[in-house]
Amino acid sequence: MQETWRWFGPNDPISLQSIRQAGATGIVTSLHHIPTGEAWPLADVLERKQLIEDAGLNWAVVESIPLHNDLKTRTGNYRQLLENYLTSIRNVGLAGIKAVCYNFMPVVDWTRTNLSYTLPNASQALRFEMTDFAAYDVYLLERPGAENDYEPALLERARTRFEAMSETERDLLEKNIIAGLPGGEGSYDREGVRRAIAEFIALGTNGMRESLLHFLRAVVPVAEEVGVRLCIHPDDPPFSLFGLPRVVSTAEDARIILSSVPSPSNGLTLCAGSFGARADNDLIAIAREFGERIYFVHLRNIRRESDGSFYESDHLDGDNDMVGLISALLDEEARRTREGRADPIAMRPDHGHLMGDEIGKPGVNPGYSYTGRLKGLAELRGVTHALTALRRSAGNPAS
Ligand code: DNO
Repeated sequence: MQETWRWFGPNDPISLQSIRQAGATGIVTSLHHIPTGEAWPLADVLERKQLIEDAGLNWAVVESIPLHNDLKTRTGNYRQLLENYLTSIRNVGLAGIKAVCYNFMPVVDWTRTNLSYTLPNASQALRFEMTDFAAYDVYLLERPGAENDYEPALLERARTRFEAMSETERDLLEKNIIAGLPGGEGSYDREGVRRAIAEFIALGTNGMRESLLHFLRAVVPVAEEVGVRLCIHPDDPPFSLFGLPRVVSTAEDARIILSSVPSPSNGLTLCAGSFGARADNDLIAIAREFGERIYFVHLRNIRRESDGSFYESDHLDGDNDMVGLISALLDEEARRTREGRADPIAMRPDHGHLMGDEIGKPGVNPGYSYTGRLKGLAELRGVTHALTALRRSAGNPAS
């Protein structure tokens, strides 16, 4: 696997040099200065690529070229938005970058309710708490019909929680949920999010899936032409929020997406923390079934709770079998090697705890601290090395 690291561009407080010191060789980044929906000019892609290469790294994956909402709902000037997307893919391909991650989540990208959940050792993790989410949805956003989407006991807990919250806590909860997390493309105010939710609810699950397949049928042929592999990122979390349709949450969703447009350019990002937030998603089975089309993995662990809540645990210490998953990914790479292919899977340590002297430091992107990810990367690297050595000593270097 190629070790990569997400970098938010020249404004990221973490320098390319620090990333290199962490041992990663690949960069995962986006042109964050280009508004969602606009075409990426070739000159901008090349300039960013040069900057990365000057630091002794390579631009391994674009994460993401975000899709404008109108492209997901096929409304407004979506035809122009699609043309712009095709231009971006062509330019990324012309620049020699091989993988593009994107998502098809409705309204908001990844969602958490608490960005500083304090662990027993006083480091801080990201958390999604169902009670808080329901409190926001039902009592602050006042989404019509929201109360029908939650069990009565949960609703009761949410009401009690909401009543106990101060104005500042309510504001912070709202900001965490709708103002956009790092790398996420949606940022709304309360009225804006209400409108966007209504639009996507009207589209429904079938409409969403149709839109995604329509998008893929248009984009995949162009990606093939220029040697780019698209890797769809699963829904995070992988279940409905705000009553919205979700189409990238389960193995069955992935099966539909990959089989409907059967091309090597139509691939998957295996985000362990996203798929893994559902107990009925078997990560290892997903890695084995779709291995051939997995080009990018986000390695992250979580601890699940029975009501859908979870927090991000240490990379090797959660409900996901990280060692088993890495082993399945190494099997896939061995298969590629036997076929004469030289395309390792790009992995990045996804998120990390806020710890040490980064706690309280301004400008650290939630989930994207240096030390927390460094720790995660080192642990994952250790697992990979140990598994590889064991395979070698068993006399089977390529399996
Ligand atoms: C969160 C990220 C997501 C991801 C996008 C891909 O940490 O994994 O924001 O980049 O959903 O389009």
